[in-house]
Amino acid sequence: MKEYNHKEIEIKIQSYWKENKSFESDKKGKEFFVLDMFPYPSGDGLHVGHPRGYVGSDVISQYMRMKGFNVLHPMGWDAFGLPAENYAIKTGVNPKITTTKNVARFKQQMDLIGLSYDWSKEINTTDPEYYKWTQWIFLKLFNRGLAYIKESPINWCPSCKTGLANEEVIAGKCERCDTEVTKKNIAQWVLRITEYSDRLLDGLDKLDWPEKIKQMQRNWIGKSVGADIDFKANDKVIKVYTTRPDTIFGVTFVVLSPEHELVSKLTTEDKKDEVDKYVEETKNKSDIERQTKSKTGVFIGSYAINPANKKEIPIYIADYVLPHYGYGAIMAVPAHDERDEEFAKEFNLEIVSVIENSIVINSEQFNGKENAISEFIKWFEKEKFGKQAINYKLRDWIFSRQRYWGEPIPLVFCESCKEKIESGDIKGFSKGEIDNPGWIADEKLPLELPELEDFKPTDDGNPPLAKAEDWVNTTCPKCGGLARRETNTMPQWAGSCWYFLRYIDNKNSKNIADKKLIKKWLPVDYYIGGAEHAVLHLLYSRFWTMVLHDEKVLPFDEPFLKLRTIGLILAEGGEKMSKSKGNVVNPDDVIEQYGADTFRTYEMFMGPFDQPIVWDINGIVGVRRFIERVWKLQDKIIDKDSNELVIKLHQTIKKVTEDIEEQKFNTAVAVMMEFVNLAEKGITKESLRNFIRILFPFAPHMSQEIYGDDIVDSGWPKYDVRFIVQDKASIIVQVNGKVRANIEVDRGSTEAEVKKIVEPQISKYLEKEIKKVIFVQDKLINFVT
Ligand code: ANZ
Ligand code: ZN
Repeated sequence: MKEYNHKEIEIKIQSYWKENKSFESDKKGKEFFVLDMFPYPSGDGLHVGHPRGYVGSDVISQYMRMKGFNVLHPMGWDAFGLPAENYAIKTGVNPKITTTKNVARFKQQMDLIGLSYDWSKEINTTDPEYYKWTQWIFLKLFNRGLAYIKESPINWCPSCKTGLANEEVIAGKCERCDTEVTKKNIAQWVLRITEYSDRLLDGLDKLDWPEKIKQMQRNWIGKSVGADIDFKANDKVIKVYTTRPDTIFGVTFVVLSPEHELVSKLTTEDKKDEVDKYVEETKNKSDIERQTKSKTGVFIGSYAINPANKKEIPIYIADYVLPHYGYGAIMAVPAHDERDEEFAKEFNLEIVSVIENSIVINSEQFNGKENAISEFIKWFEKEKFGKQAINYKLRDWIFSRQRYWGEPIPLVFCESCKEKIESGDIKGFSKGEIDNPGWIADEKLPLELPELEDFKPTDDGNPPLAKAEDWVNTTCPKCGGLARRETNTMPQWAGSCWYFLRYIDNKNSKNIADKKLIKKWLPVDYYIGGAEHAVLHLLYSRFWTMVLHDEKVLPFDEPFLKLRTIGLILAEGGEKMSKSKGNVVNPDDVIEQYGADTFRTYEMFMGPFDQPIVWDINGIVGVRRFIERVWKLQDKIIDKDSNELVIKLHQTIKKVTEDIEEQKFNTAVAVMMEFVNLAEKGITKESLRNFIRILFPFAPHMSQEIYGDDIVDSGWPKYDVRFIVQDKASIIVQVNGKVRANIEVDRGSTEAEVKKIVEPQISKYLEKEIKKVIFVQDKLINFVT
């Protein structure tokens, strides 16, 4: 046999795949949609960390193809966004040109890895034929009343010079550039994602997703059940939301957020200056700052009545009370809420304990009760000063961005339509148009992004598109009068909210996708991507899917049935790989030297798929040696397999099958390595061919070269249960730490199973009462008497 020459083999096999369209999804069999999170095609290209997920999903895809499924495994480009735009600002090169160049580079890198994408389904979010449908969905949302314009203080990144959604602010900093986020008052388009809070919450239960990701979404939505309570203050009523109605007798003051509408009405003359000053100071503070810095505030001079005990309690304003949660006002219970306690100590306010060891105290008729929340609420309702209430942490999604390189929002502003609607003449206007008087949907799509010379964002929040006067000035699609286009663009998340849908019918110019194809391919069966998207992309796309379901575009309301997440690949030393740190390993170099099969197999072998792991060049060398040894098995052909080899082969097939099903790619590779150790002593041609078939998803080029071009269609090898003997484990049996026996049990036996076998055998050591059992599966059991 010739020496293993990866370059020759890989070029040959890759061109075979290309010529034969081997991975297009027009095969027979049940449909199976394997989706990767599509990348932003940055100028840096792929580093070795990116393909870990792509190789994992490729293993799944090839495995499913071999099992006879008709697999759709597409790839595309999430190509709107800041880096291309910032590059354009620096160099003057239009983002369109940069994007085209970067996409070509990414594609070339992916092909080198031997990823089995169906390139006939490629999409690009910046293609007008694509974003036409992003705009179309936006108008669906708008016309349904799920988009509204609102002037309010928003998260503002002074470095990116754009507003941000709450989901994009991580610990008070911009998700992109780590700059401290501030507040700015501007008019923004906001999507009513909160209308879907309960569905977004309930839908999680039926998804096969990592529990951690589901929990992050639950926490982000943050549903809580508590009570609304009215506190009278002069002739006004302060409404508060509390999750602890059972602490009402412990309320010793009330706090309003500085933005609260009653602040000016309840501030007494002598406190006015101090209050105004504090309100002014709060304006530029971020939510994080407000909640983490030490407590500040001002007494506003008025008092409220605690409705439970009719006591007069002072009213404060303080920035730790946020304007957009609950009612922007709280009943303060310093004995049982840390924030209130800190505040009370700072301002010398009364602290009254009303719960002790979970028993209600100092609370009149409720004294002595436990878990009494619902009884309290019943009493509030009877006395008419409160009622049960549900609250969510989820806020509506701020959707407009003051940047150039995004989808234009297809709305115009028309004065005469505004007057018409405001005079009550609303015939022919959609709900969105009525809710947002003057804003008219422009259904002529795509609304293309105009070419611009100057992309620079401005400090005042005026978007770059405002400079495209010819584009901005237009006619109203409703009345033909003069109108101006919206100049904000959509956020980068828009295009990725629905991309899975376009893959299945990417050239359809009449519909977003054909109904029959939707039924055939969707929802996505298997989704692989980064956990960092837990409350961004993964929440937004569920929301849009639900809206498209309500629009009867989609017959389902969850886009991704099964989700698995990927652990990061870190640079040597454990740091994140990044161009700026200069620690990036380029996959092209690795492939040039060791081959794509080695690269792929190493990425799967290096550690548990969902755990972060450090890139290790010695590991690559080891895997390359394994691949070469497999190649050389072709020189070890014998006429009859040993019994040992037959058993090992069936065990290996079983283990690799199960491991692929559970994304345990690393142990799948490990067991194949063990198999090769044995096979080097001699293997029949038939057994080698069976082994090569299970190696194919990992090392497809060499496998196809050894087996033949029909390997994908050869079926997934079956194992024979007669050859699968239960593995045994030998267990050390101790009593009070002294070894008393050594027994063989079935691997994976539980504590109870082992006890049952062991106890009769060592009964003479177990005369005293057993106080404790220490059990280490497959290793040890220790009885403490
Ligand atoms: C009295 C109380 C007593 C509270 C106690 C908590 C503990 P979660 O659970 O996170 O949903 N709260 C209400 N509105 C607020 C606002 N706009 N800004 C800051 N805090 C606000 O939070 C609900 C609790 O957060 C509410 O229950 C309220 O404090 C506070 F032992 O009321 B609680
Ligand atoms: Zn008009």
